[in-house]
Amino acid sequence: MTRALILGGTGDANRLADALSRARIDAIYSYAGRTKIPLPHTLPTRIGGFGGAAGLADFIRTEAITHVIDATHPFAAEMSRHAVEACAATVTPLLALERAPWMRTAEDRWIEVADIAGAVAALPDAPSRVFLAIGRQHLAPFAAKPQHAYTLRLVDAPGAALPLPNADVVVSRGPFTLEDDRILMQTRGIKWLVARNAGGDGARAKIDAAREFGLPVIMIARPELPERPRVERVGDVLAWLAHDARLGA
Ligand code: 3Y8
Ligand code: NAP
Repeated sequence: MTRALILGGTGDANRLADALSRARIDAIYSYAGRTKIPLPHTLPTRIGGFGGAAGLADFIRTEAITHVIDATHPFAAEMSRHAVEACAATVTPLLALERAPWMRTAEDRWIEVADIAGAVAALPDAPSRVFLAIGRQHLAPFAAKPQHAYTLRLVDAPGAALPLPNADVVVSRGPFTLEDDRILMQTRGIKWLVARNAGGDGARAKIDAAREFGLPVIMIARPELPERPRVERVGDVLAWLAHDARLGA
């Protein structure tokens, strides 16, 4: 009997949850608890960490999980690594639902960097106006360049004081439209964009707007992840679950 665990937190994970619910497949949706008001789901939902790979393995056993789908964000490397470890330890089939990275086109002005530190180093020294669209968890390193006027887009209003002296906050969950991102970048006189190569459609509007305005984009590459089977479409996850079910997994 199939009982799936979705490691969620992305638009694709939300669409997968709806598809499993419609297909009447027994599943649990898991959030990290990063945002104050996660989207409600038709599936039973759990919120918060498992307590490392061992905690996830225990959860798999006690909840009699038969399949794990890692539908987390490409930068949620820790969660993805724990999923590989816990599924190996419990001999549980694992599939990643992972969107393809954005590919640079001829018109893009990307400066590709390996990580947040590389992004800070790539910013100019002369004061400018920078759109930081990387969430709340990675702002502190940018305090090394306090001279810029930063526009931050966050899912929730920041609780504590921000680590940047000259920062404007836009609270918005997305997915975002090209029109909105054009207006945001124009009205704020943005000259630089910092983004993570999230892929997918929910976050790409700002990349397209930057290309139109001919702005430089500091693009942070995805972290290395352990090998695991991956698909890019919700339908492929359903086929994978159906296939195993036929084999009586
Ligand atoms: C986990 C689930 C939907 C889902 C919306 C997608 C796109 C809009 C674009 C920008 C970039 C950023 C950020 C972003 C986008 C979708 C999707 C996506 C980027 C929710 C969600 C969770 C989170 C966590 C949140 C992080 C932050 C990242 C803001 C839900 C709404 C920057 C990703 O403490 C924090 O504020 C944490 C914020 C983690 C990145 C980070 O590292 O700080 N996502 N975002 C909640 C949980 O697991 O507990 O709440 O339902 C999902 C979405 N965020 O269909 O409506 O398809 O995923 N999310 C990035 O790297 O680009 C914003 O501003 O242009
Ligand atoms: P991370 O660094 O890989 O994870 C850190 C720890 O958070 C994990 O070890 C785990 O704690 C817990 N965790 C992460 N995802 C979880 C989940 N779905 N369910 C339960 N616990 C989870 O992850 P992150 O970069 O902080 O991202 C956190 C979550 O936000 C992820 O689920 C990710 O999908 C989502 N997110 C979404 C976007 C987006 O654009 N949609 C962007 C970034 C992050 P334990 O070790 O205690 O188990």
